[in-house]
Amino acid sequence: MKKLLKGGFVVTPRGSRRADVLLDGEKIAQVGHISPAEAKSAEVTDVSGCYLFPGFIDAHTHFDLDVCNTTTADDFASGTRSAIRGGTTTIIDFACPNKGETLAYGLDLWHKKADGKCSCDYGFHMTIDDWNESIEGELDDMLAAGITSFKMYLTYPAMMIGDGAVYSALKALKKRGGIAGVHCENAGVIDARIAELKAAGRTADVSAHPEARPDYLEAEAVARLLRIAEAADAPVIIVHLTNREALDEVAFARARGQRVYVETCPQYLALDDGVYYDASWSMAARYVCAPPIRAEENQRALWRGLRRGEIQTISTDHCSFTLAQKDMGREDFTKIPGGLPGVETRGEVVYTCGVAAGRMTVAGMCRALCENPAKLYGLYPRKGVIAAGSDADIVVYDPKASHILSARDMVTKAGYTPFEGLRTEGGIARVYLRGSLMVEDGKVVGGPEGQYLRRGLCTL
Ligand code: DUC
Ligand code: ZN
Repeated sequence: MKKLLKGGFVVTPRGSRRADVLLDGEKIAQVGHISPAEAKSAEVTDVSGCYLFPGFIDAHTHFDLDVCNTTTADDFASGTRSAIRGGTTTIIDFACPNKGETLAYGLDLWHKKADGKCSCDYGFHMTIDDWNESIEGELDDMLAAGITSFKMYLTYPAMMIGDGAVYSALKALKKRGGIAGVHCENAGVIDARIAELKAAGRTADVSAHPEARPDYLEAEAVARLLRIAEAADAPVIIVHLTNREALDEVAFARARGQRVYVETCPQYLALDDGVYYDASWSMAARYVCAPPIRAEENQRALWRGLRRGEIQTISTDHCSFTLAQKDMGREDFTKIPGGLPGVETRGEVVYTCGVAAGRMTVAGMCRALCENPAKLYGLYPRKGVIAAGSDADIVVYDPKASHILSARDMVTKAGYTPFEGLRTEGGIARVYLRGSLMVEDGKVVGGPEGQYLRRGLCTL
């Protein structure tokens, strides 16, 4: 039976307008005025006064990842349930072979982790943590499998590759129409600062974490990457950008004529580095992630960057660990597993701290969570837009609702949220995935119906 969502405001990248939406099976059949004859044969849901967003896309998750001598709290089952509850109908996770393993092995492993378990649609980026002829030889197979975006690290010994390898990989991707997202922090200087902090007796001190990884060492890596991309004449994505100085480096590269895309995350928009100075070790340790959360003035630069279109996407870098897992670093801050849960709260945090606070419009939110990630990652117009023929992925957002974010009510297995106690402005009332009602009244009501997405090339 067709479904008719009646009385809502459809959000587009240019604004919002009163329009009804008719769903037919997995697709959107019609948007706008629906004739009484069509309406008669449909199941009607009154969404008066609500915004209808295209299903949110989170292009940066780490589910079921073995890292820091442990495994993330959320696997693909709990992670995608958490995602759908937060309005995210598509995630793109990072397949991550170990150094020495083939990309094909990594892709197969990620399919084994994800297939049949996901409550939202999903795709993969492929991590390039080694560079040689045989890996280059696998790139065409990856693109054929719908992996059109790749990840490289300028930090983390287990995953980082050298500048020359980054250069060669960017050239090889450019030739094929692929693109890379890069984690930018200066590994060598951070290691030296960690040694200094430890020598100064700060080993059990969580606040040593942000002090080891200052914003300017992220900006240095962004600048270096962008010069490497200039040499390779290749587009590039800066993932989880946190601060004003790093954004300045992007502006310089764009002024040189380079194509650069930028992602930021809710924790950098809505939290500040005061979290690392809490008197309670456990309260501070739960915020450990890399890059770290920055001084408050950076939030203004990031919101401004979003408004001006200098930052294209807001994803989460969801990489969840329980507080017991964070405890592994009690004696040594470098052993605290790095990463935060966020996939369940992104939509409500961005609406609350962005739209309702006057820092962003609903159209801007639609660009950052829907249209831009769909175009950047080769999913548009199947995803990222409410239009006839697109997948019927829809978030019904009630701007008049409000609730207090609390881990007690959440699906994530992290057992905590970095946004505990935040009173939301508005709330997610319903979520549809390809026409199926997946979330109602804050509860996940659908099963693991998520499908693997073979993605196309970037069109942003
Ligand atoms: N940063 C984190 O904090 N965790 C996962 C990977 C990353 O880049
Ligand atoms: Zn990440």
